[in-house]
Amino acid sequence: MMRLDIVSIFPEYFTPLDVSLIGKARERGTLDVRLHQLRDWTRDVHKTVDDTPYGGGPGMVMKPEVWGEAIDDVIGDGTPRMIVPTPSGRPFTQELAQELAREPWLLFCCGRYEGIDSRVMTEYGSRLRVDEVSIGDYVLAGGEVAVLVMVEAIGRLLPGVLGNACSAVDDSFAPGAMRNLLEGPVYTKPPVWRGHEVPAVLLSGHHGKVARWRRDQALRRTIANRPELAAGLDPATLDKHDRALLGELSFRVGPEDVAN
Ligand code: 6GU
Repeated sequence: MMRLDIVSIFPEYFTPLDVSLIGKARERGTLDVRLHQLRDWTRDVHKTVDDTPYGGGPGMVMKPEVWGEAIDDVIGDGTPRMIVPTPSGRPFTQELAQELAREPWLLFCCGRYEGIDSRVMTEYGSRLRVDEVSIGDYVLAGGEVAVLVMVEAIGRLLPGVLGNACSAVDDSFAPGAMRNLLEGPVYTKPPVWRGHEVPAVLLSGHHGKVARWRRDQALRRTIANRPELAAGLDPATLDKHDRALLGELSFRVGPEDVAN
């Protein structure tokens, strides 16, 4: 059982957590999600959560006192791992999702506006493990959607959450060779749709040829869509067929150039 607390001024953002995989996990008791309205910890009539930034600049900053009261009440004597979504954070990766999926208790603190007064992270950083985390290089209006992304990525890794036990194996245990490669295209019936045929090799029943074809497709797609990932492929993981394909595409792999 994993406990997950989410503090936000928009707890309504999290209704997706009532459905699908995560909803089922909550019903079964694998996940204990607790949503909290930050404004419940304000003390003024206007339920103020933000103020102007010291030093000037655009936008508003979330006040530390209200966050302090909220976090103190939510954690009690406990020590959850605290995650603060922000575009300035460390990248959220599959590796971080796997690490967080092993924690018994996570606390997500969603900032809006220009962010939360930094002293909140300093204060709790001396009591809890605190990570500021970004889900990618673009700017969202607040941390709520980023937390939905993280909770789904973490939740599907929890024991018993995925229907098909193999589904998580593919990406999380990434059987050596397929690591750093994108998945290739997939097909199902019918064999011809609007004149488009399923690649004949997939209907051949020849497992060796299917595996080879899928690897070719994975390599091609990785080079096309994520050249920086492809460039980082370990040459020791490439067989002679892989090297022939990369040669045809004039693509070089190997250690990146060292800066300076
Ligand atoms: Cl975690 N928060 C916000 N507000 N924007 C983001 C983000 C997080 N990650 C990428 N953009």
